[in-house]
Parts: sequence; C-alpha cells; structure tokens
Amino acid sequence: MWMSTFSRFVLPALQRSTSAMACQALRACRRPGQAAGPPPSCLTSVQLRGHHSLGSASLPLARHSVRHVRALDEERLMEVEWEDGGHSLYPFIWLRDNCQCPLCTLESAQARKLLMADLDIHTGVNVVEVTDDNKVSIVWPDQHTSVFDTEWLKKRCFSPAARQAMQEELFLNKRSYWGSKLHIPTADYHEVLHDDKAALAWLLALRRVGIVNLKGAPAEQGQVSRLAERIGYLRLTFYGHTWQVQDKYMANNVAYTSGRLSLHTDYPALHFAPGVQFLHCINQAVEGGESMVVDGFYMAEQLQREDPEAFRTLTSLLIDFTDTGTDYCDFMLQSKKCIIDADAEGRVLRINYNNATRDSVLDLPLHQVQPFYRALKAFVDIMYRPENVVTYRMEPGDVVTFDNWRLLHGRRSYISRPDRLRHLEGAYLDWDEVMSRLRILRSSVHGNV
Ligand code: OGA
Ligand code: NM2
Ligand code: ZN
Ligand code: ZN
Repeated sequence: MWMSTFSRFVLPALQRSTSAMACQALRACRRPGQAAGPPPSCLTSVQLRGHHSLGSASLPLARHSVRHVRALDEERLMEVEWEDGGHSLYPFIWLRDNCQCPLCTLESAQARKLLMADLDIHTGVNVVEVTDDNKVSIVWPDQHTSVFDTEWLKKRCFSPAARQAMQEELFLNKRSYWGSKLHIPTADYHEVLHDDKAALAWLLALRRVGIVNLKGAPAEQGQVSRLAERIGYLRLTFYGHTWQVQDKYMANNVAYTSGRLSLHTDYPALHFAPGVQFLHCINQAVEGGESMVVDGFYMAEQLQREDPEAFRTLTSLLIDFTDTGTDYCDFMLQSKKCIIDADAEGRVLRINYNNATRDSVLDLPLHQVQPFYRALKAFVDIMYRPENVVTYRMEPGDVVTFDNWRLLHGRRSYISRPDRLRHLEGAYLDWDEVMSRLRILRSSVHGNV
C-alpha cells in the first residue's frame, strides 16, 4: 500500500545507490568537458516545486584504478591520474594526517590516533607510487609509510563536484518543496517497524519531503516510543519523554486546550529545538481538530523572492521566546532566535516560530519594532495562502512524523467531550539520530556506502 504513495518521492532515490550517485559526480572530477552521466530526471508530480531533481541512473559501482601518481613538491600535492583519464589532487598534509596504518588509526573505532603534536604541517614526501595491488603508497621523510585504497581516495577527491557529491551522500540536503496539493506520503506503521526497506523509504521521504504519515498503529499509548526506538532514542524535554496532547485543566501550554493552534514550529523556547516530531492520534475529536501543515523552507523562499526586506529582517533580528511552568519538572526557559535561520550563503536551515511562546520581552531598538511586525506579518500571510497549506484530518492509528525544523503545523479548534477526549501522543527526536539510522539502513539495504 505504501509503495504507491511512496513511489513518487522515494523510489527514484532507492533505485540507485547514493554511492553510485556520488561516483557519477566523482567520475566527472576534473574533466569539465565530459558529461557526468545521464541527465537527472525531474519529479513530475505537479505539487512539487523548487529545484529538486533526482538522479535516476543506476550505474554499477566501477572500481577506480589508478594509472599513475606523482608528487608535485612545489605545491605539496599528490596528483592521481585515474584509468578513465580523470585527475585528483591531494595535499601532502591531508594525506599524512589521514594515514590509515595502525599507528595512526584505531581501526576498531575508525578514529584518528595521530596527534596534532606529531603532525608536521609542512611535510614533504620521499616516494609516491602505485603498488602491485593498485593502492597508493607514500613513504614520508621519517620513513613512515602510508598505503591508501584507491576507492577511499576517489571518494575524498577535493574537486568541487566530488565534494558536493560526498556532502549530498552524507547529509541528503536536497529537498522537494510542496504546496497545498501535496499528497502526504504514507507508509504502514508495522512495516516500518519490521522491514528495513520500508524504514529506509520512510526516513528518505521524511528527509526529502519533510512529512510522512504512518498508518495502522494501535490506538493506544506507547507507539511513538516504539518508533523512536526503531531509530535510536527520543529527545527528552520539559514536557516529558512523550507527551499527551489533550484538553487539560489549567493547561501549561496552549496545545493542551481545545483551542486553535496557528501554524508553528514546536519549542522555539529551546535554543536547540527538536528536529523531528512524531504525533500519534489515539482519539480524534467528534468535531474539529483538523491538522494543517506548510513547507516552511518553501515559505521562506517565497518571502525572499517577494519581500527581500522582510526576509532580511526575519533572518537577522533575534527574537525572544519564553516558556515557564511545571511538567516533567519545573522550567523557566528563555531563548533568542531568528525566526528564519539561514546560513552565511542565505540557505534556510531552520524555522523558529511559535506565536504562543514568543516573548513579550522584545529586545529590539524602538525603530526596529514596527519593521519586525511588518516582516512577520508578511511571512505569516504567505503561509496562510490557500495554495500553500495542506489540511488533513488525523485518524486513530495515524502517526504523523515530520521535520520540525522545516514544517510549520497547526490544528483547528475542536469540541471537547469528556466521554470522547481527543488524544494525541507526541515525541521528539533529533536529526542527528534520525540521519544516523538512515545511513545505517541505506548501507544495509544497498550493501554499500
Ligand atoms: C502541539 C500540536 C497538534 C494537534 O501539540 O504542539 O501542534 O493536532 N498539536 O493537536
Ligand atoms: N508541547 C506539545 O513550542 C511549544 O510550546 C510547542 C509543545 C506542549 C510538547 C508545544
Ligand atoms: Zn601511519
Ligand atoms: Zn505543535
């Protein structure tokens, strides 16, 4: 069942190993005149926008043989000429630092033993040569010898294309942007728990699309914990290991009422907000309680295009968030965040916005107050455009898993009935743990990387 829904997003990624994809770009290393392989196929579904083409080639993993190596002593670089005619350059200092011998590397931990204190950053080389079994051997001036596997070297080529391919393989930073027409990818809850291929497809879609609905979970507490254990461990916060979203007396959070929740990310009051959120529907309201989501990265891109001034404001001003109360224990949190977190190149990394916990303390000079509100209003107005919002209704047994650094989510108010309490159980995870499991699953499913 999940295959059909997933095929649009995930199968292209599963059909070719990410290693093969990296190799494709690696093969192009320092051969600018040559094509890097078949052209990427674009996702065809109408609701996807942005630049997010997926490579569809499934190339066999070619062994990379070395034709020739030489030392460029002036530049302190080793040049490798590959069998296919491509070239790669490696700095002497990097080669010495990454010697794989048992004196320099603790093999059982795949970690460096060599200390900076013992590294001569101006080192030359005595001999570089290709061995009979096609490895690269280097003898250093103190007679220490390093032997490098060619496949290992190839993956670490310093050309921009190879570096980019390696970074994409490690971090999967390509996203598919979407608007209101998104069909939220779904998978079977039990399949994801028991089948590695299904789990991999789930996490790949969670990374790329930002949201996956897992269906068929038992409508009882404990399921978000099981799912977190499938990955590693969940993220404890002041709201507990897992938390119950219900209409509560003297609620310590607006989420624990029957009121409407405007589009938000969870927990901007923490400087390191949870990266991933699971919400399991145990009981739905009789009336109301529908969910909404928007693609925050896509919203930020739209804001940047339409109102660059507002984008600059939200990516530069630090806004205070606060959260005080008692739950797992008592808490009194304060944080300062840009509502749109972008890196130096302007790439959006994270959205931090919950209107309920935005502090009345506003640490801005007077003249920036009105521009801040104007910018925030412009951002929120874009989010609520009908073409951007996906509305759906969770059913008992649904576990919605989503990227809390990227999506904003909300819910409509609902009618609370004591005999039929609306009840969601939630949990947080962090992206480091999710990506770790994703890499492990990828290597066990594909048998490489
Ligand atoms: C929350 C939340 C959504 C819902 O608890 O932070 O967004 O549908 N809940 O109740
Ligand atoms: N809950 C659902 O930022 C927030 O306060 C989000 C967190 C209470 C754990 C709500
Ligand atoms: Zn060594
Ligand atoms: Zn929330």
